[in-house]
Amino acid sequence: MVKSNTLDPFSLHKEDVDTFISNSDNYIIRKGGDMKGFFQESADPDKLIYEVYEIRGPHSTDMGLTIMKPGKVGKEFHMTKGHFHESKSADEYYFCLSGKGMIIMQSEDDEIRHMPLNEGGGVYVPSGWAHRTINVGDEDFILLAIFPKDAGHDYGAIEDKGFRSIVMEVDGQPQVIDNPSF
Ligand code: PAN
Ligand code: ZN
Repeated sequence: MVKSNTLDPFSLHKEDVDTFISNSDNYIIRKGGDMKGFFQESADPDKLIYEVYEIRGPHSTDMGLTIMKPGKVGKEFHMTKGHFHESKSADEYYFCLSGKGMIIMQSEDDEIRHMPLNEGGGVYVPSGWAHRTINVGDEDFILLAIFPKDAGHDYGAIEDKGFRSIVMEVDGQPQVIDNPSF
């Protein structure tokens, strides 16, 4: 959808999430039942994992606000599906507005990187790297993502083979471990 050619200035701290939501053009909800095959164990189909609100920017970029519930499926922390962008040139900037989490990135050659993503922090996702965010805290994990309009989402490769690494609770702590199903 193409909007009017401006947006009013707005601030985006964790307290302003409702303003973002009220300006959003698109809403995505993912419950356990929408994520079959993504977690190691099957999730309760009615359990809310995350919601995404998108604002279509008037020019070259769109924005996504992800709100992920704390929790685990088995011992595996709540996470997004994860995707490559359809556009080979589309990179992305992620900022954490609230909570405690991680991002895992995987190149088309299956090179893997993981980094913490905590309140006040950000991460650059280069083009050609699949990305998944994970809530390892005990409160909502709230993320702002900014990406080119033509980015698109390609979930197929991740749905088929997943990421090399997953984030599980081990001895009461989040740990990045090899994905036994990769
Ligand atoms: C984000 C993601 C959002 C949900 O806005 O789309 O966090 O993750 P999945 O799309 O993997 O379910 C983004 O990366 N946009 O490009
Ligand atoms: Zn993306």
